[in-house]
Amino acid sequence: MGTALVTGATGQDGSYLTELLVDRGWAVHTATRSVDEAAVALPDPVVRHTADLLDVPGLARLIDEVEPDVVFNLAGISSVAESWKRPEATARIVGSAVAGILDAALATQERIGRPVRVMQASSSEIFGRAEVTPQDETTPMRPVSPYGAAKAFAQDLVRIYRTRGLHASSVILFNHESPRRPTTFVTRKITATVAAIAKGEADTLSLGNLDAKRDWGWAPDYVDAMLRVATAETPSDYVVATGESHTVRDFVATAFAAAGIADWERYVTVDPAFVRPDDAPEMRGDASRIRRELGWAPTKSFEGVVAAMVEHDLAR
Ligand code: GDR
Repeated sequence: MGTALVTGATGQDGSYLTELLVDRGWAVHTATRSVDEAAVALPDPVVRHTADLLDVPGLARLIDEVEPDVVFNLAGISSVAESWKRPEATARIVGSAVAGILDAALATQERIGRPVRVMQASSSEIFGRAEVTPQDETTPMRPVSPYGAAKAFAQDLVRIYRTRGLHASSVILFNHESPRRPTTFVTRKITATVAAIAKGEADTLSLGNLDAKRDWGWAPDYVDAMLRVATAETPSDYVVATGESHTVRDFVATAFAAAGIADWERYVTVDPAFVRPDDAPEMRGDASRIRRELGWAPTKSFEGVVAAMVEHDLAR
């Protein structure tokens, strides 16, 4: 327990992490970009700050003022699709801003004479067209999207600052889902639309690449992994994944089945607007290391994740 500063606290992961930290008795400060974002419900004891990742001096001042034991960096553009539309902003927000955070953490650590740890949310997108499946911590980075390239750069920076004496770690997160996912991501788009179709409120589910294979886990499990990594004795980088992959098509079929619809194919169309310039064919993670060293394990199966999301959307 200690003081945490969470960037991106109003996103899916940020909100679950903030709740977990408060539950565990941490003092939590959040840094979100705008007043609007800061208005999203967060647990009561949280101290909210407004900070822009692109304002490096401002963020450095905040880290210096809060003197956190851990900075959890979850902020940024989290949509790979959007990163193709805003590549330069992605490079700055997802990539170089992390240099500012690491450098500020090190400066504060040196000033106060106790550790200021950094826990960076990295991504399986760093692997891109990986030559091996499943991917683990030794798999070379070969990103195929601006988002993946920016995350790869940030993860290298984390490693570099670790050698400078910072307790800095990256969790290499494979896809992780929940009812808090916005519908700009494929899983929630599918479950929200399937629920609408089941209620007679929609008749088409329009998607891009149905053949992409992803390793879909349960988001609350992944923030538990973040806390384990941040509080581990030794800083390192860890893959967080279920070890199972399924195609987007499988996700669609499973979601329709969970809503009691068997003849799903007639509802699904492919729209080239949702097909990306490039897309990793298969992401599947080997999380043996975090299981072995930090006792982490996923709690929900693929079917369990899909069912929880469809149930939520049917009940809305
Ligand atoms: P991803 O998640 O890019 O893997 O990044 P997303 O859900 O957007 O895409 C997963 C796969 O589905 C295919 N796809 C579609 N995707 C979207 N968004 N919309 C569609 O209509 C659609 N049709 C097919 C995509 O091409 C892709 O193959 C997520 C994010 O949470 C990142 O922040 C995180 O780092 C990675 O997961 C791990």
